[in-house]
Amino acid sequence: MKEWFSKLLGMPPLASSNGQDVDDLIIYVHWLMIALFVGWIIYFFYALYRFSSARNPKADYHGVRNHASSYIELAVAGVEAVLLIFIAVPLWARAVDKFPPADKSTVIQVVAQQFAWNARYAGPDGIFGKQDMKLVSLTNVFGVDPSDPNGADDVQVLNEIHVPVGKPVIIYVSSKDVIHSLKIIAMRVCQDAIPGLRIPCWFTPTKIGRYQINCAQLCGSGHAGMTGGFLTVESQADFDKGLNSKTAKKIQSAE
Ligand SMILES: [Cu+2]
Repeated sequence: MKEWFSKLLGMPPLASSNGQDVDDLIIYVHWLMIALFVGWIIYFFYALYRFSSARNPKADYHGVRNHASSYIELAVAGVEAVLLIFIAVPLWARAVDKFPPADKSTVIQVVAQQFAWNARYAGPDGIFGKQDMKLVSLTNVFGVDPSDPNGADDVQVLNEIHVPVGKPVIIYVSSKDVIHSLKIIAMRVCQDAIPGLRIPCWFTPTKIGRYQINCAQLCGSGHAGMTGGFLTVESQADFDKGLNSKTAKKIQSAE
């Protein structure tokens, strides 16, 4: 039933475990809206019939005498309260407060810019090299300190973010210039990228594939071009291979 309904709504493909909650909420809200829509339509036609001038040649100065409308309003408010308190708020709490442990996750830094996505990995050692705002430049958007040995194996990529399947991903989102927003629809995540802030968001990819990244804030004339960013979900082996080869290439070119 749920699957059939999400197909009817034209929900985009879902490829993360946390995203099912988001879809459920969207589906419940639509059920409520359908109920309200049908209810209002029925009431509309009832009112046309019941209060037509032919049936009521004389105005009634008293009006409604029962409390049915109050009870219906209370019931609708009750359903809305259930959706908010038991579904929406816990969902949001999990998204912003129940982060997976960093040592069991793929941790990535993302700096958005007009009009692309920079991403940075800690490399095989799992430790990010030091960063400093003062070092940020056109070619060093993360402000990486080249003197820190922990940063030697760090890997920086443009627009092509790879993550292993089945493992939580934590992305620290920031921006180099204006406000952007990292939106990966298949993962059901959306986080504003704000200059000067580094805001974490997380998801757990469940399906291998290549998913488009969108910018969800109108950020300038090339805004639409930010769809050039992609999240590739692959096996752990493929992910390790890709990361190691990028690290090796980086160290080679530095020597
Ligand atoms: Cu943007």
